[in-house]
Amino acid sequence: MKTRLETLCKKNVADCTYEELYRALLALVKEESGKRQEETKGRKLYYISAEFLIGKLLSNNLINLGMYEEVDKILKENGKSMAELEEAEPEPSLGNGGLGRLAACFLDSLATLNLPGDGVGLRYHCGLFHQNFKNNLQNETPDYWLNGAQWADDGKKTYSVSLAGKEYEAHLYQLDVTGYEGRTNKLNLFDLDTVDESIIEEGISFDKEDIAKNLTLFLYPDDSDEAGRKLRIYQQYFMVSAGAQMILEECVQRGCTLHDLADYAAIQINDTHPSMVIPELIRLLVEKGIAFEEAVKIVTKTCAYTNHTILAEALEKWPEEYLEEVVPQLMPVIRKLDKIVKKKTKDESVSIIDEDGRVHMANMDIHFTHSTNGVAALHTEILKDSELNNFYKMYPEKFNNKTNGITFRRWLLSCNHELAGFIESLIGGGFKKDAMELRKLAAFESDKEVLKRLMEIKADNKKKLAEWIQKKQGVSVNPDSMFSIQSKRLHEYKRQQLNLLYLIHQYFEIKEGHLPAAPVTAVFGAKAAPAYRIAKDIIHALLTLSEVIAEDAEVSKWIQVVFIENYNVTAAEKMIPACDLSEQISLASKEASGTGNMKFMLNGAVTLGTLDGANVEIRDCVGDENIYIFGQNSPQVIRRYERGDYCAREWYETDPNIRRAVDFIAGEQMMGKGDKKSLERLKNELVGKDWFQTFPDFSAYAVRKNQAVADYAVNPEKWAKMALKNISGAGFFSSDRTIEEYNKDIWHLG
Ligand code: 26V
Repeated sequence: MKTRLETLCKKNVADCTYEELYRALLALVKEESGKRQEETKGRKLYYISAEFLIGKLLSNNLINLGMYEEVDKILKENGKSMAELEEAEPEPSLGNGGLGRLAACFLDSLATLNLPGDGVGLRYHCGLFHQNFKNNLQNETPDYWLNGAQWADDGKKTYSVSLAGKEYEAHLYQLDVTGYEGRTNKLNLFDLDTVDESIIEEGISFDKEDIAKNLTLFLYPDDSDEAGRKLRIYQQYFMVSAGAQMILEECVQRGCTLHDLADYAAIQINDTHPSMVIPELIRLLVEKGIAFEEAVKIVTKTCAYTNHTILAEALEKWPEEYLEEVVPQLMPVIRKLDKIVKKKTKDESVSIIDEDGRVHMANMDIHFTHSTNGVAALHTEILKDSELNNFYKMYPEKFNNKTNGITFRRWLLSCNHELAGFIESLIGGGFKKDAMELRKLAAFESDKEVLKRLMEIKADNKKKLAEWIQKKQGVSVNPDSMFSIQSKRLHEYKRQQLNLLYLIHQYFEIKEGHLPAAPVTAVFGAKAAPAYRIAKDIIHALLTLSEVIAEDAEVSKWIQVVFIENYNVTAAEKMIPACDLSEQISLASKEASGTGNMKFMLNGAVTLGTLDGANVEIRDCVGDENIYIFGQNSPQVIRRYERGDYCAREWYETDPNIRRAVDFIAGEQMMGKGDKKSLERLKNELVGKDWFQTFPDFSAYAVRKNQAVADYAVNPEKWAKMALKNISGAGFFSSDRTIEEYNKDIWHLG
């Protein structure tokens, strides 16, 4: 391997720059992964998704191809390090959060399980924005991740896509997805050659109407205005039309007559963003001579839909006139599908086109695919019982649950070598392919040496994170404090504001002499959607609080607030192995699943959470004594919404702790450092609305969290045992298990 590397670099490894080594390894990995491509027989999956949050690929590919140890050794022998090499690789910026990362984990598991399954998506030039903080406010700038050597190669193919009556060429790019000791699949990403980064003005603003230049510029550009929303339709149709053409072409090449499309292809629609693939496929099949009714049947048999949220505002509904303008060729199909539904039932709530002329994408998905799944047991039950109950009554056989999972290759083997090696020394390496083998770790729950070593590894990882934060942000954190981490998209339902209120509460407690059991470092990582004002206000409040506390000698001994700039997969890989307390505090019923919760437990953190999403199943796997659960449960929350009698102001007026913390947000100290308008707006939002019911859970949260801090400080052995139980109970959350279930119940691949 060393010779191959040196031939590629044309010099000794020791004399290479990291950039040169990165390029050489990129070529080597591509050569190796190419050898593992296999001919597809039978049914092949196409996972269509607007997001694939794949993260950096070098280390992960090296691990999957069995080359990591050797490369690591060569680097070390030549005075180089893998960590610095990783810095040379830009992180692809192709996703927002959980939904996109899930798609990436699924691709890894498909290839690992030797299943034929490709991704289909878009190649956004600047991806999601790059986040930086200025005056304690979030600033967005373009993320030029495409500069430099790339994993994706030119697929040398284009497909013509008609948008608002004009033809655009969708250019295919492809990158290899390597399985762990498995096959190589493809991620197909479409792009438009005429896209022009020079149209970006200040920050991430650009002319939203210049489609030829802006189409694949950004992921989910601001949709707070009409032009932004239409651009999303342009992007979505560009993706699904090119994807549908590619799928049909591949299937025909493999011998498909199109009548038997479902024997060759399974198409998974990841949330509603790719929903237009349904009418597009029907349109294409009809164009190729298949009768409309038959085309509908074929597409229904081929496609399946995954729902990732119950939040009504996130379920896409496009005005008919937008679709008429952007994709006029689809409207006759969509209208015919709507007629079929209206003939079937009088129930307006399941219509595709409502009386206001809005097209409900999820409704179309449920009627015209053969499977609708939720992403955690509780989420699927809520879909069946309330949100989608009318659909469930029509098609009980279509509904199923597929609890999310994560790939242990990236979220353990790659991000936490030390822990992975230690686990292997205890129970062997079988867990890498059969995650349930982690259960064997439970045998060591009373082994003092094992528990001690586990905590040493955690301490090492905390030290590494502290060094990284110091280097990146110039902030010094105490690695001996307890690390509580909340990292995920910034959204009110995820309730970073509840954590904020707790930290303020602790500030007062310390001032009054009620000292915590241990010093705590509260770490946050989150991006807020550029047009989401309150989310940005929460970031501002946390950053301002961080300053207020840092300047207070009395309080800063006990609490430190650190907000990681530009949270992404790379940051997550450093934060998760270093976490003691995993904050999963969404309002019960609102977080469909969560996947960060799984990554944290796998790395030996203990969860502090509500009974929401997959937290419920985490509790089932680790037992009540190894998780800190608090707050209202989902039926209680749903009832409160139904009664409509939640009054935040009453809680504010009657609970002095809540009032004290909320008043502090817009009080003298915060105002002295922060933006008056933003802080006041946040306070008013909480007191006047608090739509995600932060206050009713506040005191339970504070009690449970203080209990966790005390357990951590007073009884380290108990804590270590909890950590071990979390790792040993994490096997169920492997995405290999999730993919096996999808395959058994929905896809039937190969
Ligand atoms: C999107 C939007 C956009 C408009 C404003 C409000 C809003 C709220 C939520 C969303 C989420 C869209 C779908 C999504 O990303 N769902 C996430 O999917 C993960 C993978 O299944 C799951 O773990 C997370 O719980 C779920 O939030």
